[in-house]
Amino acid sequence: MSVRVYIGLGSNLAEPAEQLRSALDALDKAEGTRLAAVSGFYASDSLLPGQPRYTNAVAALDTTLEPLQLLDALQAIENDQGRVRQERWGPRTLDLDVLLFGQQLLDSPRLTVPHYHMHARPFVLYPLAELVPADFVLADGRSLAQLLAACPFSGLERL
Ligand code: PH2
Ligand code: MG
Ligand code: MG
Repeated sequence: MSVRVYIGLGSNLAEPAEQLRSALDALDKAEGTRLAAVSGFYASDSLLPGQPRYTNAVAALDTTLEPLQLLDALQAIENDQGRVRQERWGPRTLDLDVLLFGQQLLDSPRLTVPHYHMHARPFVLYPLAELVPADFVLADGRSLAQLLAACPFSGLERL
């Protein structure tokens, strides 16, 4: 049985849109995952000043993997695309975050779902809204409509 999951993609190094496109290809090809839908691409300033602008998108996947197996697959794709893990929140060629994993709530040292910062990030919420029904509710009970109402679109540029 497969589960619908949502992945946040981000890049602010080395042709970000290209990084996202090759990551989407890799996500579709990864064992036990199938790409179901992709949002548009959005540009925005980094949350940390002094870094290049980000390109972000959200992808819907159907997967038969367990959450930590999926995380392993995402980290393998990040590594394949040259991700270097230096300082926390440093610039990166590719960031793949598990946003939502079906209706599961997870809180383990490696993985927290829903993603702990997604509720306030326009570059996650607006692309996600392209992929789900208007009455979508997160596994923690928060409605996407409420989160969007509290999170201005300002600063986002749809590419
Ligand atoms: N990710 C970060 C830090 N800052 N800013 C934008 N615009 N987009 C991101 O994906 C992003 C960020 C750490 O994951
Ligand atoms: Mg991230
Ligand atoms: Mg990450």
